[in-house]
Amino acid sequence: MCTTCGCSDNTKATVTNLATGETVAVDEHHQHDHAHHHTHRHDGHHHHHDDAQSHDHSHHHEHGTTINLEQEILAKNNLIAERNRGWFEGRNILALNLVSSPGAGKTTLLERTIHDLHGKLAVSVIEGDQETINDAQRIKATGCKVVQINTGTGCHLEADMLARGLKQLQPPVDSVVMIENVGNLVCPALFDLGEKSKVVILSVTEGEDKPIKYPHMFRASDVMIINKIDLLPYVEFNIDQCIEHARSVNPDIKIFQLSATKGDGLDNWYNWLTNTVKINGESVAAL
Ligand SMILES: Nc1nc2c(ncn2[C@@H]2O[C@H](COP(=O)(O)OP(=O)(O)OP(=O)(O)O)[C@@H](O)[C@H]2O)c(=O)[nH]1
Ligand SMILES: [Mg+2]
Repeated sequence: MCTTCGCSDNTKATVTNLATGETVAVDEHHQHDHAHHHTHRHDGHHHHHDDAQSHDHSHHHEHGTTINLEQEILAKNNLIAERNRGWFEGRNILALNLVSSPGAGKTTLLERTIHDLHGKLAVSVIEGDQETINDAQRIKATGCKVVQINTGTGCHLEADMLARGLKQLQPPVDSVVMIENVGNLVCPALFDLGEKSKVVILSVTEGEDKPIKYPHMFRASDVMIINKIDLLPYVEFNIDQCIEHARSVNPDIKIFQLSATKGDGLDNWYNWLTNTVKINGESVAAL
């Protein structure tokens, strides 16, 4: 996975606050300091063979160093993700991690959702892309708070990047933080950010077989949005089969069919969202 291609080296990741225009580096060493009480004294040289083998791991070593490094990276990520999760819970913030392949419509759905639920839900956004602040600028145009994370070579967001982004974003209590992950159906499935749920978006131009070809992502998600249903007359896409595939890897997944541009089906998504946000124990929908 990611350690093999080297994209988990997030030392080049940056965070840009669209409100101030300021860009800061995600300093890996700083962010990971607290996560190290259970492992070794950390000098950042994860690739060093002896170092990776020397400390106490619960798993077996016969799989080789690569697996050990992967598990170490994921374990560290999980610790920071849990801190993020606690941070969200303490502020009654619903955090959703939006994942999809590139271009499925994550930003479009966010723009529309922010616009349509304005006044009902306080939404702020963390954007993740390898390069550019384009998506953050699109979100900023809706009037909501947004921070862009650029991952450089990285193909997914990691929990420490989100922690750094949240410091810039400063979302209010009783609100929603939408995290738009890097467009990729593979790696983001492995990296918990501390979100309540992953929401996977699949557009009808991608083919109905994606849930079984990329099962980890669909298994890790609580919600699947089938987007661009306005294009159904023009593409070969069997919705029933897509749903069957999704349920075969994740029987409990919630499924919404919609068009983020034309607006069909958005109500069901909005109902789920407003019912999921609770303020003083009551869902926003009932307010
Ligand atoms: N026809 C149709 N086009 C859509 C719909 N939603 C998004 N698009 C188009 O799909 C393209 C990609 O949309 P984005 O919202 O930028 O997709 P994304 O998932 O944010 O893309 P990345 O951030 O690059 O991964 C744009 O041209 C959108 O206008 C939809 O419901 N129907
Ligand atoms: Mg986008």
